[in-house]
Amino acid sequence: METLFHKLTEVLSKYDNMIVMSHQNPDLDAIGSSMGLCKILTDMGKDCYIFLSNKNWKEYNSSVWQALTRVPEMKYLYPSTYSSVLKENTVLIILDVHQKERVEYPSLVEEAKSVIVLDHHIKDNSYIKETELFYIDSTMSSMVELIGHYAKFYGVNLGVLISTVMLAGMEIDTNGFNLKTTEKTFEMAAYLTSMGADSVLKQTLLKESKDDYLRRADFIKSSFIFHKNIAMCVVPVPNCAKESLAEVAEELLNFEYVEASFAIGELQENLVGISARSMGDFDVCEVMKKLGGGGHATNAACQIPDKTVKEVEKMLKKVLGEML
Ligand SMILES: [Mn+2]
Repeated sequence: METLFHKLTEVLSKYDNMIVMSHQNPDLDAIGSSMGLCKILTDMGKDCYIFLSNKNWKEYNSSVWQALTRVPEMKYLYPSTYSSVLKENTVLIILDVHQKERVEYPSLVEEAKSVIVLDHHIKDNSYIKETELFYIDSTMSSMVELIGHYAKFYGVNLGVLISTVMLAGMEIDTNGFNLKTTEKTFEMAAYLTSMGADSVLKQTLLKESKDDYLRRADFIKSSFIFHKNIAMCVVPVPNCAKESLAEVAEELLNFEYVEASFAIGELQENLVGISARSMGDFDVCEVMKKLGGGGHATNAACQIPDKTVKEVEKMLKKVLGEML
């Protein structure tokens, strides 16, 4: 990590002006890491902005809206205001995503002369190619974990509010510190707590609406067990977000006897996605590879075009049947 931090600082030292942007429908990991990075860069004497596609914060989910409202001192840019800031010597730093079509505002990637990408997701073929620095570590729990270590490396005081948003972001990405956690994850959680991260405020940020909870509970209710310890759920609604499938798969792992879980849903017309999770003994990546996807042994996914969810369910069962 230290090598990366030296390299990052070296690249950043060439610029005075920077814009931080994450993915569409940002979550607390995206927003928390953006705020953390902006705080570090501002302390380094840089002019740093967070790019948001919606000027109306209410349009973001309630966690993000609350985080933005509680940390208003950051400098924010919007599609209508960025052109006065974006110059020849501006660097665009993309966090928590590495595909152009998934960032908050894709055309900014083309307009910026210089781009840095930092991410912790599994690398996809459609990654942003023209960058000055591209770093992905998919073993890392969250984007916050990396940015938090960068802050720690330079001894930057993140303050109570940003530390709280960051800790909440880690909690979201690790499903309550249960998934993808390593010693470094807990080290960072402890560090954020030492910076004053407030557990009551964190809990407030993480509250979800009863409707969202019930919607997910409905999906879980329709899930079933295949071959003793594999949980499967076919999400019955169209235009399902990849993140929602991941949430369902992660939640299914909480149930007794479940060793692996699969959530299937229609991502868009003619495209069905599967999100797969495992406790560790069962390699879900092998299963996803057989269906054209990939990932890690405990966390993998695939996308299948031109099939219905029912057909994909059958394909998945067939692959599993051959492997078990
Ligand atoms: Mn993340």
